Amino acid sequence: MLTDKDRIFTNLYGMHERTLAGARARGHWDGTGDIIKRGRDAIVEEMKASGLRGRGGAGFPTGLKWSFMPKESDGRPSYLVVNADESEPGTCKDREIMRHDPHTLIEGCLIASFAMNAHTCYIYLRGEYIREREALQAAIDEAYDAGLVGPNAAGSGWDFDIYLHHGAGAYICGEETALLESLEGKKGMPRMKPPFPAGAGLYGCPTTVNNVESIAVVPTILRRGAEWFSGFGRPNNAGTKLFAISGHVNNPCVVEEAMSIPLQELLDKHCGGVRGGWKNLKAVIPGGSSVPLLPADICDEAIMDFDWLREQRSGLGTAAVIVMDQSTDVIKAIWRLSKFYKHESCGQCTPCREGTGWMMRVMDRLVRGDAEPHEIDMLLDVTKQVEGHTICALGDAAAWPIQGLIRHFRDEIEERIAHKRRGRAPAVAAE
Ligand code: L3W
Ligand code: SF4
Repeated sequence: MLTDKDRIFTNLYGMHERTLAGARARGHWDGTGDIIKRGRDAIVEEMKASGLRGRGGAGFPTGLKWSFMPKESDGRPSYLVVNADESEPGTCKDREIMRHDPHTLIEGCLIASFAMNAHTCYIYLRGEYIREREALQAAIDEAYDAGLVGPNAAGSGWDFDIYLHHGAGAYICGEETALLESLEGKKGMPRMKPPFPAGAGLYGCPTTVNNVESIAVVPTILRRGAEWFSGFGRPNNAGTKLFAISGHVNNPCVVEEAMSIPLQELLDKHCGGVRGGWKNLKAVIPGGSSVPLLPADICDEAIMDFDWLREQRSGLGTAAVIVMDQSTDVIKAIWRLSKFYKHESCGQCTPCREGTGWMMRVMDRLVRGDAEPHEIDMLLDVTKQVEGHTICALGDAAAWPIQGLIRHFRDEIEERIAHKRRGRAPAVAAE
């Protein structure tokens, strides 16, 4: 169980000053130049040893990703790009970092950029995040004025510039290569991978794209040590983690907890439990809208980490926990997500462009009870034709929630169709 002294984010609730003076009082920017003087290899090795896995959804090992960057320049500059395009439904954890603890992110950007031989970092910010832009820009300006970034940043001997780029509000720009396209001034459409950004990223140069939380935890890991960080969570699921909990709990919140915390403990300890008690739970989406939901009987045992949730054919994703009690129409909830993915598809590959529309239209009939029973399997078949057949993960993300619905709530879908066929009014009307 995590105590306050273990928490990396000491100002998550904005109780303290987010200014440079406030950040310094909480231990940020302490000996940053000395951390950098440990050298590039030492920093990357320490990050690998910490076991940190990317906090943006995929869980790719952060130190390993950094090690893909060229050690020597071949004439091209290297870049760090921070993905602050937080748009996954249910996800609002990076927002809290940028609003209340922006200096830990900026300090992390400097250290990570140095470790990857990058003199320049771009933070790509979600279009709707106006207050976060103001907070971040104010913190960047303070850091420049104090010599913490800019020439000889923090006395490290490393010249470092950081720029904030405000997106225009498209979900797809959170996909790392669409983000790079957008940053280059083009339409935010994903690129084929490989090449991965480490080989050819921003302007064709070596680039690492990391999530806000992944970068913001770096200074504390390097101050307290890899062993400290890897002491939390189960093996291969190390560290502390921000969870954003919404839906039918008594007190929705964002909280930093140890990885691998049981779901029930997470909700009871920080959210005042499920509305109406644990027995009133119907389902949980454990990691943002892209991962399949889990029914209550699996939630009883749920461990909140990458591997446990993957074994249940779901995922930790962004750790945005969406709680649904017995009053929830789960078919309608997933129908709403299918609308979202159809709307956000960039349209450049056929299985996603056409498939998201197909899936949404069948979901539309299911939610009204107007479908034929065989359409349930047909819908499942469409999800399988989209999954794994698209340029980026949005196709998978559109398919998986529907697969989860059919896997766990098929009875409810069949009952709705039967109910309608008995000549009753639709149990529910789609909007
Ligand atoms: C070099 C290799 N680099 C992988 C890098 C790759 C990327 C990272 C993970 O999608 C997921 C998605 C969403 N050489 C490499 C390599 N890399 N192999 O590692 O890559 P990947 O492809 O596993 O995932 P991704 O494309 O980054 C991210 C899911 O997260 N998700 C999304 C949430 C949305 C937000 C948000 O709004 N902020 O995070 C939630 O589940 O569906 O599956 O950097 O380049 N051989
Ligand atoms: Fe665009 Fe969808 Fe293809 Fe991704 S999967 S590139 S969002 S059409």
